[in-house]
Amino acid sequence: MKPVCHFDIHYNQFINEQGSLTQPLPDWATKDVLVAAYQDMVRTRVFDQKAIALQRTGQLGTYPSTLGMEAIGVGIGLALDKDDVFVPYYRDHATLLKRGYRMEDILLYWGGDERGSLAGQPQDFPYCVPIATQCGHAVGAAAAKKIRGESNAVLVTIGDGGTSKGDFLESVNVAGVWQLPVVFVINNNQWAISVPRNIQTGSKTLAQKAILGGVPSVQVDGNDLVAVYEAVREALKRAYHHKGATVIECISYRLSDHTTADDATRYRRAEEVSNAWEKEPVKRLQQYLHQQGAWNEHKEQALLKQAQQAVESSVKAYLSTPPEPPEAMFDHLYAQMPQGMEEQLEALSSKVQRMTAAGKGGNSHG
Ligand SMILES: Cc1ncc(C[n+]2csc(CCOP(=O)(O)OP(=O)(O)O)c2C)c(N)n1
Ligand SMILES: [Mg+2]
Repeated sequence: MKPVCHFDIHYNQFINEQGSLTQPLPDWATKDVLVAAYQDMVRTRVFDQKAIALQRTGQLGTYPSTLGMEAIGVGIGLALDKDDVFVPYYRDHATLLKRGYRMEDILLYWGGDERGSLAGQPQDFPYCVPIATQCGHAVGAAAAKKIRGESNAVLVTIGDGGTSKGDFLESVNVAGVWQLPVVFVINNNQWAISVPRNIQTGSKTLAQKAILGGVPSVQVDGNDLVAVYEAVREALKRAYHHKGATVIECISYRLSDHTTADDATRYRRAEEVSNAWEKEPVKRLQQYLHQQGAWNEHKEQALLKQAQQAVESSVKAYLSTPPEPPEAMFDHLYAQMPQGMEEQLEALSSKVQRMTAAGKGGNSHG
């Protein structure tokens, strides 16, 4: 017997956990760009903490934290072009903030108000909560782009657990055989709720799952903003130049519970989490910028203050947004409402009117 195929998976990192360079930075990674990215990462973290506090005090629904995964979200957000299509999953708050969402939009969404998912770039998709189904939507959108001869791309995100699902594997297959302009970014945060990465799949890397579709792939340090941005940029360029799909596996760690409905202390060791804190993305970029003389404690305090003020004013805007009327649940479902549904809408409207007259209507986000 002789081997008929060879595959290698390459790993990339620029800034290590001590904040030192492991190779020269790409040209785009100027101090200004990195300071701006750092500020976005800090803003995301401050927002995230507040969202958890709002849930704990009964003012927000279940919320999935992005703690420890800020470099992935911001890296993607910086690399994407306005005209690309972003197909997010539920942990992508950082990217959505870069796509034009306001913090109050994100709070509205997780507070159960669908208007929160109507923000951002008009062609982007809303948060996807069903695991991996977003991959099918992404290859559909990418196929449409290819048929129309458009030269921008689609980027879809997915968790490590999601890559075990047929939806992901089938989508990679189609993306490969049809040479679609789509980028799959895997947020490998080591856990799928309580299922650890090592019992999730027999694959040594998640990047190698791309091989099944003949799609090139790379693994990067997902705690290194530069490595994420560089990989996404290169993959998008390939897509723009009609060279097909790419899979990027970003190695990160979910420092938080899975969501606010979870208690991760019940299934993972404190030591594992404290080790992961040593590698987290915000601190390492801060250390690098400090070493370069591009950041200091004074700037840090000013940024934190500004971020907290922005978050507080978004909370005010969220909590004071009047709730939608119940009839709004019929909006955005059909371009033209089917007759049966019009009847349901009329029935609901008269019920709402009766309840309002009897003083029983109304609710609030708080
Ligand atoms: C189709 C489907 N099955 C199950 C679930 C329940 N569920 C929610 S999150 C999750 C784990 C996902 O883990 P991973 O893909 O690693 O993403 P992460 O949450 O770690 O970012 C599961 C099984 C779901 N939302 N959708
Ligand atoms: Mg995961």
